[in-house]
Amino acid sequence: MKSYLELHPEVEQALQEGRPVVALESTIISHGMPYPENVQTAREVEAIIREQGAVPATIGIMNGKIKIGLSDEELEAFGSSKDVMKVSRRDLPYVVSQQKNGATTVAATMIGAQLAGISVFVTGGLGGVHREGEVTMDISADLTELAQTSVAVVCAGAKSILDIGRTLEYLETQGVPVIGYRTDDFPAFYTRKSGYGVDCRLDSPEETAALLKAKWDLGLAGGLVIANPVPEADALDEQEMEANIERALSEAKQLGIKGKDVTPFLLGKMKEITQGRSLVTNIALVKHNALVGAQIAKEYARLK
Ligand code: PSU
Ligand code: MN
Repeated sequence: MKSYLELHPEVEQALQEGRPVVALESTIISHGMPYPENVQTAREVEAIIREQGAVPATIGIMNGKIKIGLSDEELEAFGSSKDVMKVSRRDLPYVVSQQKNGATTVAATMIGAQLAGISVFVTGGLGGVHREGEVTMDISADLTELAQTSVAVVCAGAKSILDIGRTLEYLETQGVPVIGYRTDDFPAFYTRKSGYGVDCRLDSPEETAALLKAKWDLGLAGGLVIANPVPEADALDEQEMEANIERALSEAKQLGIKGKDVTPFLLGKMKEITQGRSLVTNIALVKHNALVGAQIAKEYARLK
């Protein structure tokens, strides 16, 4: 198994010494944001994690190797290349055996993190049950991954391009704790509130780390969602975003966008419709997640 992984020396050493490491995904770089803001953001997010005394490990696949920790040049390559495949659980065997390049989704990044022994992972937004998912059966593999892979995912909730209610129901069925970090309301990515509650609210890195430890000590395999709302100053207007989302969804429908292309299409469309404001918010929330995630990783490393 180890021959499929390539750990960055800094990450490997930190893991050996039991120091905090925070995993980061690469689909957000390749398919979630445009170039060059994507690479710039990826670098800034890594810097925020370092400032907190943790080691960042961006995960992606290069020439079939699952890289745990990317160099500056590798980040640039992921961000600027047009032909990096979006890789979720089902795509991993193909990309690895064909020695291709692939950007990992939340699901695939969780797999890489668990293989490397990293417990905390920071991203922007989760995949989920899509609107009309009860008909299309479009349910992100991120959710089934959370059910089985023991990694905590710090995110700003899920976008209301998704059916947030059904996404939360699915997570409940799969036994995935949804923690509101300093919030009682599950955040909706661009906005601080979705109108749906969380399973529990925690207000500190210490309490959150204790919950992770309790879950895994009890032998309850699987992940957790740590939902951290976008900072007030960077949040977008709820009603305006709902209208924008309706528009993006109807365009996707008209164009017959399906499968793995749906989420990247909607993200791009939102940026277009908001004239770039959604991207500003996206960047702000990822950075805030990095700060919170690094603090939780530090506490968890101390407890372990
Ligand atoms: N949501 C975002 N930004 C993203 C994604 C989701 O706000 O970049 C990406 C993540 O990599 C997530 C993936 O794991 O989209 C989900 O894709 P799908 O819905 O096809 O499972
Ligand atoms: Mn899907």
